[in-house]
Amino acid sequence: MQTTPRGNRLHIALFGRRNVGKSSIINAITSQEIALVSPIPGTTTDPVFKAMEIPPLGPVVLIDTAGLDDEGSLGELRVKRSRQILQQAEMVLVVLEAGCPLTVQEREFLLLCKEKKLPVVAAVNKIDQQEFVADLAKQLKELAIPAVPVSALTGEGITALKIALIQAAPADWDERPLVGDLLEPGEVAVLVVPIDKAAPKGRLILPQVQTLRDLLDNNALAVVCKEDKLQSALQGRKVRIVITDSQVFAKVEAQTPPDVLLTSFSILFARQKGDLLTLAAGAKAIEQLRPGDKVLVSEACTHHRIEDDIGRVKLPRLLERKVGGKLQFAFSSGGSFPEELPAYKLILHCGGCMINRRAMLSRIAQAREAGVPIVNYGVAIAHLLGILPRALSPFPEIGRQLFPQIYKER
Ligand SMILES: Nc1nc2c(ncn2[C@@H]2O[C@H](COP(=O)(O)OP(=O)(O)OP(=O)(O)O)[C@@H](O)[C@H]2O)c(=O)[nH]1
Ligand code: SF4
Ligand SMILES: [Mg+2]
Repeated sequence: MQTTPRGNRLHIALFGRRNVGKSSIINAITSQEIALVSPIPGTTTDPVFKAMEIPPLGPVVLIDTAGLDDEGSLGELRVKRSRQILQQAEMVLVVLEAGCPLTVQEREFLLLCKEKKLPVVAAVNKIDQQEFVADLAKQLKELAIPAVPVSALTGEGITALKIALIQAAPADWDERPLVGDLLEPGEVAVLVVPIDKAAPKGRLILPQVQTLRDLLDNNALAVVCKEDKLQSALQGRKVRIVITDSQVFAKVEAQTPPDVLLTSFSILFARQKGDLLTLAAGAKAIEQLRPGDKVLVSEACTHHRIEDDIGRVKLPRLLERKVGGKLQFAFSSGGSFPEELPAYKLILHCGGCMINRRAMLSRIAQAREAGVPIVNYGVAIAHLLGILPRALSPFPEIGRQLFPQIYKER
């Protein structure tokens, strides 16, 4: 339960002729040398499954396949096996050579994908060497297949390719679990909800209601209490996870036994909405900030500005206190980031409640491309309160990567 099961990962299958660079593209998008690459056509002979986390795409299985144009009786067998992979794929990344229009075989294969209603993205490879010929561009346009010119060799276009994959991913890929996947049916979650002056009269706030609903949808049990009743909520029950408002995290942590998972509502939403690994790494980058550094506060929509707004006043104040001096804040709201993005040392992003996960992930991809750490408000607050390592306890894969020392001791 602590690692994403293969079934929950997006299965992306790579297809293309021999030697077009399928294995090289896998290495480029994962930034790892995991697939065997060679100039000899027919290097990959059997489908190879790699389960991995590709920020900001999240958990995926990449399936490398043998070339679609393999020849001879053995080759034909390989082609058959590659094609069978279509039954397991949720989306197809077809790799083409920029200088070659589609072959009859490639075109027929792409039509088959369309027939199966599989989303397809084309990586038009080797642009360091070949020009993206107009014929190929036209053919792909006619098939309504998004085409991204890339070079697996130089890395050019790889971020755009990831963004295209995010945009084309199947519709249900957006529906990430909030909390339900962290418990077995019948297990207990305790929700800690402080009822202070900031709490709205007569109701719970939306993130709390959504968390409750997700627990019910997954047949878990939910106990809701204020922070001073946590002891009795924990007594006499086997509790799997405690989920708390960040503001009372320290108090809640002190009362939660170490073998019980503990996190905050904001962390759960950061995972559902974005890419928790990148956002938590962004929070750690706060440690590198120095007085005078430029920080971009980015809000995804132009919402009504409230007094003492968290992104414009509270967080900047907390950050400056942490850094021990003034920072240069710039503010942007709406669709796009400012052009001079690489000039910033950190992007402080809103929770993105009005945009969907795809849009949030595309923004995270742009930040990564510019080499700027990105964190959202909720995760930044968790870090500034010193609770991030413990709040990642339900996600030990991420905790181990970012806080190896703390996680080794556990
Ligand atoms: N110039 C250039 N060469 C590339 C690029 N991508 C891959 N290559 C080269 O193309 C050759 C084939 O690359 P692979 O990644 O093994 O291709 P493949 O499609 O997996 O090939 P098979 O497994 O044989 O079907 C290697 O020599 C790579 O170095 C690129 O973007 N530019
Ligand atoms: S948190 Fe929601 S309302 Fe606020 S700026 Fe972001 S998207 Fe808009
Ligand atoms: Mg290969």
